[in-house]
Amino acid sequence: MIINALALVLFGISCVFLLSSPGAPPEKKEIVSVEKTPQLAARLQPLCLDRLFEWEGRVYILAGPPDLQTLDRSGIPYLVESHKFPALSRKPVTLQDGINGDYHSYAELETDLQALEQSYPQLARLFTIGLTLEGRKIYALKISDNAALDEEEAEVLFLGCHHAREWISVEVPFLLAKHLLEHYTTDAEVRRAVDESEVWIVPLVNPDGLEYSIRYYRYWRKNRRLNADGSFGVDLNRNYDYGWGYDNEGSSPVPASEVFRGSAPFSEPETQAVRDLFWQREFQSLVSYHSYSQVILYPWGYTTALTDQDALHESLAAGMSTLMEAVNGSIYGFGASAASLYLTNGDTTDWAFGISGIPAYTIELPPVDQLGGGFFNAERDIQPIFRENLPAALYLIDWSISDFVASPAATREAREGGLKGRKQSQGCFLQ
Ligand code: 0X9
Ligand code: CA
Ligand code: CA
Ligand code: ZN
Repeated sequence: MIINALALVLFGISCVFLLSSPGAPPEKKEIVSVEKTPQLAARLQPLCLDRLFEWEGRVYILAGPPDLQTLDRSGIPYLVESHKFPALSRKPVTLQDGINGDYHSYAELETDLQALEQSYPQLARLFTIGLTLEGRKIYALKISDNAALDEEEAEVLFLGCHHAREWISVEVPFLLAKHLLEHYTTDAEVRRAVDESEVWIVPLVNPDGLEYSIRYYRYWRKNRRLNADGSFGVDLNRNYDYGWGYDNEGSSPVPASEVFRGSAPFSEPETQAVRDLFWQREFQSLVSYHSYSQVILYPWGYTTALTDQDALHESLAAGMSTLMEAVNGSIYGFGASAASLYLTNGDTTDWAFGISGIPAYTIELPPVDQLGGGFFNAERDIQPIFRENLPAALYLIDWSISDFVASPAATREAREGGLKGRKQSQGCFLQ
């Protein structure tokens, strides 16, 4: 069957999720294709249509009634191909039903974060750290004893979902927040962590992208920036300003690329939100969750050279990996990003380490490979994946507490002063 072959070729799966947008009266969307010639491409480009993919010399576009009118008016010949995409004709769905199963949509996460704050007013405070291009809020939940107060305690940052399709990366930091709050009174280790640190959790850095991935295209990765050439999306994990655009291998200057670095460092509201939170606080360590490949990575990403903190990074990663394996037997490899994975520039962890010197980890959650499910983790795997990541998170919090206590206030102030200096001086690469 043609559509299976198509989907297999393009995405390695046999089903493309394409669903009508809820809210306003359902607008019937069609998938249409236009022949890919230079002439037609030039006429299509200014129309800002939602291109899905290209296949066998045709460009496939997701088009609502106004888009079809635009095409008609422009005299661009197209074929309606919707019958090849059965998922498109499915009944419109709402955010609260089973469309993404046990995974969180933006609205579901918002509800759950607000509920946590309400249930644990002493221990949790919810902050809005930024607004996306489509007007959604980027939330940070602060967890600590006396959460309303800024106390002299170690701070740790956990980030999720820079990449829209990596759904599991929302669940792990969210469940970490929930676990810390629900076990505060009963678990001595959790209590100590919450009492002696300030844990900041941003489970969903890229809400616009996640919603797009849930409703329209499961494999969406970037945010939903409308780029100058009519394509959509900036790779948020290439938009930080340490080594931004260092070369064209670790990120791309081409807007349609999946690793487009954006028009400038920190051009995106999502990375600005993380940056501003980072500047306002004084983090001791950071984890940014991604998927998939089941590894723990640390800087550098932009070069295969090792940092001057490699021994520390490696020993903390080894500690985390050992604790993780003990839970379900899953082995998380670890290593410096570029040396063990591939080059990236402008990512969160290079930036965080580069400007402040703190240990900063990318944890690529399971599965190990595409055969194990790639970006699709079964719902029943959410809990086990969280369970095996919990001791690693607690270990890093614990290390941060010790490091905070051990480092003299003067050292910390110097570092904080350094951060503030960087905030003013902006450019900070390779100083
Ligand atoms: O490419 C990325 O952004 C991350 N992998 S993913 O499959 N989740 O997209 C890896 C980032 C690793 N960090 C560095 N290499 N610095
Ligand atoms: Ca506190
Ligand atoms: Ca503090
Ligand atoms: Zn990712």
